[in-house]
Amino acid sequence: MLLDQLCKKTSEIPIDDSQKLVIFSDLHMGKRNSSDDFLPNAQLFMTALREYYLKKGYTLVLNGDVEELHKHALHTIRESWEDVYRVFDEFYEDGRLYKIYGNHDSKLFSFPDLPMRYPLYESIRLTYKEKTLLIFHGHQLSFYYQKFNDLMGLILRYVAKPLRIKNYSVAHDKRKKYVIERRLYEFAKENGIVAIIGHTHRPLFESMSKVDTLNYEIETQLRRYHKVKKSERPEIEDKIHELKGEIERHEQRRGKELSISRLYSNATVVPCVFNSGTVLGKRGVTGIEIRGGRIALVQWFDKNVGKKYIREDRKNTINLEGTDFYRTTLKSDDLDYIFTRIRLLT
Ligand SMILES: [Mn+2]
Repeated sequence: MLLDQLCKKTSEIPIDDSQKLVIFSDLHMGKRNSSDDFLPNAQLFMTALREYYLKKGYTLVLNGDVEELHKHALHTIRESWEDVYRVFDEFYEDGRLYKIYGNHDSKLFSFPDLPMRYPLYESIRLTYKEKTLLIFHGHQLSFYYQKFNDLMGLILRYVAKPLRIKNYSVAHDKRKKYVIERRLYEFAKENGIVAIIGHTHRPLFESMSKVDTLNYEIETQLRRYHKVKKSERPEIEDKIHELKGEIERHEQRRGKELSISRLYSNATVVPCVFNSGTVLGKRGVTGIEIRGGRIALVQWFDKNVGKKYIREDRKNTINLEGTDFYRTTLKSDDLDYIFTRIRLLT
């Protein structure tokens, strides 16, 4: 199976508690005009990289779909975003950059002879205390991609572009997203590894989406309800009401989503699938950090766009000094705990 091959041929990078890594994916950089999806969060993203991750000694992992090569030539993108590439260069020159390709920036799909600015990886494999964290873009999980892998270059250059077929390979379709997540879940579970992808633009932490996490929190509150004093119950009722409201608002925006964990009881979902989300989020940039034996899903946002985080969760949110930009930790956990759960639940 393709995924087994991917896992075997990947070079191994041992990590310990002293290393710091940050993973971002799906920038889809274009030519810096109003139709460039990267533009709205570009300043936020670039500042977070330069003023936070670079200074703090993080290794940067760009997990695919960095350049939007389906729509633009590479030299156009590079010229348009030279300032961002200079930040990538700084990571690279310090030996702290891994660039992985996705379906939108694979050199095979566009121009095989392109001069690469950085080495390009299909995946990287981190080992932490002999456990594996496999990082790859995720398009390899789509049936369409596997079946037509060899043809894709041709389709792209000679069919899709002239006919202006849009997003034929972007996993925005709910069903496709679900198939990808589901396949990855089975694969990671079977092999007892943590898998970290991008591609679907949907952040996942421990195999759970945002809605899964909210549902899980409701469950927890419900279980508490009968154990606490009567006087404490109204507070729990309010909390449940609030969580339900948040799920409803989320589903109004995005529609109902299929999810890995719904098929199981939430308590036994194996925490083996992670997704860094996207740099292009309407509410900011999401990414995954690995540091000091912990893994975290974080979000960077501009206070003029995402004020609610500051209000709700002050202790997990920090301001980047001298800017309107904030970083908030949405979820975090110990790697030891995650791998123990994976081992005991599979
Ligand atoms: Mn992709």
